[in-house]
Amino acid sequence: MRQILHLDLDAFFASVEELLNPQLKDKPLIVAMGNPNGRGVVSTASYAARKFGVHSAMPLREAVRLCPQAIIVPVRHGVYSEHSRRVMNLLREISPLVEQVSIDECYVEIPPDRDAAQLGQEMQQRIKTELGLDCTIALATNKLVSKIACSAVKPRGWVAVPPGHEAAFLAPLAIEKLPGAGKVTRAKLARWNVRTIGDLARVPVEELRKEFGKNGGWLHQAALGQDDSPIVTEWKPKSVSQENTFDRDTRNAAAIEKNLVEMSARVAHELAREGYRARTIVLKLRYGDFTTVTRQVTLAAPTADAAAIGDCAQRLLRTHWNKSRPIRLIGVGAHNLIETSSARQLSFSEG
Ligand code: TTP
Ligand code: MG
Repeated sequence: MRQILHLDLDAFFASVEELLNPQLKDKPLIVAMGNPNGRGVVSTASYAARKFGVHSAMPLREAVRLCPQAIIVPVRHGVYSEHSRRVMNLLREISPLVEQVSIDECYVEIPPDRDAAQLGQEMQQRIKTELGLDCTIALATNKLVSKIACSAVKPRGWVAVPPGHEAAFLAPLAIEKLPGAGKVTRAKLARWNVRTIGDLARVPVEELRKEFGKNGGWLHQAALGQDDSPIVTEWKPKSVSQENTFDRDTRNAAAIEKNLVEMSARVAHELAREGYRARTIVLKLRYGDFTTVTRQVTLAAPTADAAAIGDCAQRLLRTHWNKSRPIRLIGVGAHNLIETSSARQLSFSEG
């Protein structure tokens, strides 16, 4: 029997802002990208702001309409990454098998001979007292159930789903809570009147297989709370990328290239920090009418150099941008990554 904890920090970006500026505490707070009059988007909102219906990914303009008294602060990724690192390091001190899955979320596998409930509660307490952040933690026998359980008891929640009670725990929850049952899947499931995860568990697996193929089997197992995916402690990025939506669609080549060079520098920085070089550089262009093109170039020698990445991106832009069309969004990505040590060996043998 496995013991898996899922931990997710509560209103993470907003909580860090409150921690650094206690005057914000308990006030409706929105952390946002962009400005309220342009194409600003809510990254997250404090629970005090969520009461008004504000949520992540909502246009900032709409959030301000729902909660005009909210305090709005800009996203500061560097600060959140640092706090995220502190949390993950603290967890690794308590138990080493940590799989981080996003900036504020991770799984921890606890060996069978240790008291997972006690360790989970210790984690929650120490994150609060030593780092000043609230989180929610769930304990279950697998990743899927612990993740769903965690989201069901937010914020500042703790829950342990006893072994053997997975299906019963999931049964009353809305089907939206099941990761992997996206909009398209849910629309198809309407045929069987599926509203809860329990409703899904009752649909005969053969019928699910007929509709969803292999995924049908997965859906059935998931609805019963069965999942044997392992904890992956060593994570390798498949790609590193940056993108930017302009406040206004633009044909200003100088401004676009400047932006591209800045983003290339950030991509290079991230590659260097993670210890990778990229073989392929990808340019993404989205025009004002939302048509999107991606163009790529594969390099003779892998690189993590800002100037080299910037040059590639600029060359791709000059070759592929139809200048009569204004650009809404531009992005640069580094793909086909190899670890720096092997990159060195490669250029060594090539040289
Ligand atoms: P979440 O864990 O999804 O959200 P949260 O921590 O703000 O709130 P809670 O977990 O209590 O529901 O995401 C973590 C952070 O990621 C969030 O604080 C801000 C960022 N984020 C975005 O920038 N855009 C998004 O659409 C989402 C969902 C999150
Ligand atoms: Mg969170």
